Amino acid sequence: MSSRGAEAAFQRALAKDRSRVEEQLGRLIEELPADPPVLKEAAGYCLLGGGKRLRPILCLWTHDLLGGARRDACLDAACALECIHNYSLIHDDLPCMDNDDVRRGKATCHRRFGEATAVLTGDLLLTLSFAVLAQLSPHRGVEAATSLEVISILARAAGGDGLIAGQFWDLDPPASQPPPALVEKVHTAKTARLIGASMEVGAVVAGASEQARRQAARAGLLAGRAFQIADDLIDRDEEGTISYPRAVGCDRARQRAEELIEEAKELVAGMGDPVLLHPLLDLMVHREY
Ligand code: GRG
Repeated sequence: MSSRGAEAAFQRALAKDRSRVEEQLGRLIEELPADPPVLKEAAGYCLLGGGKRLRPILCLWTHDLLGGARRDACLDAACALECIHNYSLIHDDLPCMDNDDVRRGKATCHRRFGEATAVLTGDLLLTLSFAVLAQLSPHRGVEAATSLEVISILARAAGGDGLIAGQFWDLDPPASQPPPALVEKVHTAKTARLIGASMEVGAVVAGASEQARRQAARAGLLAGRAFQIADDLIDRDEEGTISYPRAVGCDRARQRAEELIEEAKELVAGMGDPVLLHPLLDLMVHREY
C-alpha cells in the first residue's frame, strides 16, 4: 500500500474505533442511575466531552495485533480504562490539585458543577470502571481468571505505585530540581503506568502468551513516557512542575521522546503486524513539535 493509502487506512480505523468507544461510553452513562440527576449529568459531561481516546484505542489495537477474538470484552475493558483516565483528569483539575478552569475546551467539572460534585463524579467514574470489569465474565464470557487479571492490572496502575503516587509527587516534588531519573520515575507513575496497562490489558483479553503480554506492557510504558515528554514540550513546562525539558533541555527531551517511541515500536513489531499501532505510537510524540 502507498504511504498515502496507509495513512488513509489508519485514519479510517481510528475514526471507526473511536466511534465504537464513544458509543459504548454513551451506553455506560445511559445505564447510570437517573437519581441524583446531577451526578449522571456531570459524569456524561466529562466522559463524553471529547478526548482523544488514546488508551482505549491502544488497548483494542494491541488485542487485534495479537490475534484476539474478544473484541466485545476488550471494548468493555477499553472503556473502563477511559473511565479511570477521566476520573484522574477531574480530580487533577480540582482547586486542591492543579486548579484548572478549562479542560478539553470547556469548563472543568468543578467549575461547572461545584467542587463536591466533581470529587464525587471522579469517584463515580473510578468505581464504574471496576464495576464494568467485574462484569467481563458474566456478560462477555471471559474466564474468571482473565477478568481478575485485568482488574488487578488496572488496580495497580491506578493505585499507590501508579497514578496516585505520580500525582502526589507531581504536586509535591521530591526535589526542587529533580534529576532526569527522578522525572522519569514520576512520569512513569503519573502517565505511563496507565498507558502500559492499556496495552497489557489488550494482550491479556486477547489470551496472549506471557511473553507477548510482557512486551505489550513494556511497549506501553515506553510510549507513555514518550507521551508525557511530548506533553511537557507542548505546554506544561511551568515553573515548579516536574518536567523532562526542565531537567535536560528541550532538544535532549525531544531526542529522548523519539528514542523511547522507537524502542516501543520495535517491541510492537516483534509482537505482530504493526500497521496500525506504529502510526498511533508516532502520533503520541508528534502532536505539535
Ligand atoms: C488525580 C489520581 C490523580 C491522578 C491525576 C492524569 C493526571 C494524574 C494528571 C493530569 C495532568 C497530566 C499532565 C497528566 C499526564 C497525562 C496526560 C498527558 C493526560 C492527558 O491525556 P490525554 O492527552 O487527554 O490523552 P485526553 O483529553 O485526550 O483524554
